[in-house]
Amino acid sequence: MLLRHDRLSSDALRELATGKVLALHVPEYHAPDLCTEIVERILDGMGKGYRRIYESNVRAFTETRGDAETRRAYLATAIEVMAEIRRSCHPLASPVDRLRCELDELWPGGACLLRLEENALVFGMVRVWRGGAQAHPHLDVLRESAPDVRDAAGFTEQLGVNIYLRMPAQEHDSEGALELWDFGLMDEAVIGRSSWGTYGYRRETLPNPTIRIRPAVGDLIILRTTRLHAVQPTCDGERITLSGFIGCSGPDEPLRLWS
Ligand SMILES: O=C(O)CCC(=O)C(=O)O
Repeated sequence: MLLRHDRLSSDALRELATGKVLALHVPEYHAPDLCTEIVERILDGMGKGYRRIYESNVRAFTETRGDAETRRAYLATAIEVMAEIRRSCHPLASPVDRLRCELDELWPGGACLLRLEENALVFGMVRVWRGGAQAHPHLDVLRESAPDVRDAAGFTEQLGVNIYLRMPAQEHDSEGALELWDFGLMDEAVIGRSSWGTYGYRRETLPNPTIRIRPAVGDLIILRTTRLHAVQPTCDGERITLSGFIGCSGPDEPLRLWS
């Protein structure tokens, strides 16, 4: 159910895209000491940011739905948001740019940014979890949350990517842990149990997660977001990630990337 490899591979991506595994864990995808170096600069470049369950440098694309002005602003600044991350990592490559290259090289149909009316979406948003921030068990399915995005209708799987730049101290085992259940939208354990619109499910109605991972600094985790997943509270310190999504529409189609 959980693959652990020292690098990304075509086989691992195929197993994720076809639902054979729940997640892929690549320890130290980015050197931990370099994460410590770039994270301060990334935080400095974030400005005021946005507040959701976490703080971020840009809104999640799905938050722009139904508000033409917010969406226009998102699309107008997307390239600059990605350039700012690149600047923060300079003179080294940003881990999220490296990931984009590897996805393009390894997937038979290549990989490219998801575009809306010819405008690129952001891939690689900064998420800062602190002060008890957590994600209740939830699913992320663009087809459901943004039905106006034409490409999303063809997605047969959606993956979430997270590169962990900072993690709370290891003293508390569950602090900031990622949990995964092998349940999707149509599973009995999930149907009718949503307690906050389509966003979250109550943990106490679910069995123990199939997988619980406590990522370390520098790790990359790619998970199927069409299966239930959650993030345990970060109370002590900060949990900072570069995060995005991958839409899969079959091996010959390009992977589409956004955040
Ligand atoms: O930060 C993580 O480990 C997972 C975040 C999450 O819930 C997601 O990517 O959908």
